[in-house]
Amino acid sequence: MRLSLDRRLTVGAALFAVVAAAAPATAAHAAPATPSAARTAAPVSAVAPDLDGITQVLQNTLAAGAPGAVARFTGPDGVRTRAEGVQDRTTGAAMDPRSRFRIGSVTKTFSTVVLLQLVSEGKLALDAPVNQYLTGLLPDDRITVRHLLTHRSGLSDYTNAMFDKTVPGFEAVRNRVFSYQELVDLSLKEPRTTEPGVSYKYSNTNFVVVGMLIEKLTKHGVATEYKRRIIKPLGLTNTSYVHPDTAIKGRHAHGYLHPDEAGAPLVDSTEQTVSWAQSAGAMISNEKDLSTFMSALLGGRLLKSDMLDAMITMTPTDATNTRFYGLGLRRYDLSCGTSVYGHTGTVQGFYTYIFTTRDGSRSLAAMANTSNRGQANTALGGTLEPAFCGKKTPAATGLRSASKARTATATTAPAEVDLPERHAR
Ligand code: REX
Repeated sequence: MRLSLDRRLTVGAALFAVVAAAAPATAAHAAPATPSAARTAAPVSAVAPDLDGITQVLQNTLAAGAPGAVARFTGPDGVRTRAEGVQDRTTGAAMDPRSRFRIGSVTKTFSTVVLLQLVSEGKLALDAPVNQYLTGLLPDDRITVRHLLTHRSGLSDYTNAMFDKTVPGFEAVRNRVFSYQELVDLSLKEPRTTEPGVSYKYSNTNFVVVGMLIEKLTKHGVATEYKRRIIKPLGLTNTSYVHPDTAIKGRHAHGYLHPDEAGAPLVDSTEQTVSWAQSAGAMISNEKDLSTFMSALLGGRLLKSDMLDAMITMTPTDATNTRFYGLGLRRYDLSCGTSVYGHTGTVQGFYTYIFTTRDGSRSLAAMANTSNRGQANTALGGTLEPAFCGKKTPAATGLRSASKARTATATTAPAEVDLPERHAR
């Protein structure tokens, strides 16, 4: 599926991606009148990933405290993977780009796709009150379905209190099984953060309620709907929702949680129910599947165009005006003018990034097997720039020595093929 999509990337599609990258922040991607308005200097397809740059970022991520880190770029020239460090500190096994891991909040994008398909089927309306479908659940009839998907409901995030003390908080829920209602009740015990619709405030509670909507409207568990609507059609053989099972089956990376106390040993957090997150964060996947999923989504293969337009209609999440949230989807505007769409994830032991260009033709999946280590997460996010913006000139980076940059520029990316992707179960 990936290859055929790449082959379909015509000059026109590349131009569209350039134009789309220049669209205003608050509008869906209606192309501006002339491509000259585009912020991207070269057609998107012409920017080769800076693989040395990606390797450097992965090494920085290890230096910041991750046992291992891995990135997988796919684009018109195929797949490139880079891995550093270990995926298992006990056996010393090297990080493997094919390995499965916990994707945390990237699950929110899966949940959004299911819900928006249900909107297309006429089973609910984006601007209808949540209480219309889940009678009496929320304390305010003004909270709409769209408010959940945009993190504008004002429902507080119960995970802040739950994980105030990182390791004790984690150990207290590692094997617990919550009902959705119990999680919503935890949130409702806390004051709401905003009036409905007023401002963006990230909260896992929103996507717990999304899970409740999916189950109510389909009369199935979310696992069934993820499988039927996304996992099977896209052939995502490494992707699953196994709540409340605690194991990651098959070839997988171990996750290592940093305790709050400096110098305390890492905690192997691989096994847990993730019941505290469920439809907000409990899926398992690998880099290949995440890339296939995000490319298919942005490429228009999972949603009707009006729903995809709604999903990519973004508002800023911070003052930098480079980071945005739509419906269960983020957009980052990179230094070269390219905008990328996707999601991030944090679950104990794993940081994830999966982002793709507007046309789905290029994507970057990155994972580090650690968490509660902000500097490692920030370092890992640094993979986006070399992946989508390519090599920076020495003047632009100001970091590399001129001789190193010259060597790097002279070396074209090695013709690397992806490792064979066998499905260990
Ligand atoms: C929970 C605490 C983090 C993690 C969280 N995760 O809300 C959701 C998610 C599912 O993926 N969100 C991220 C723990 C931000 C996203 O959308 O990108 N932190 C850890 C603590 C802090 O325990 N005391 O770092 O593992």
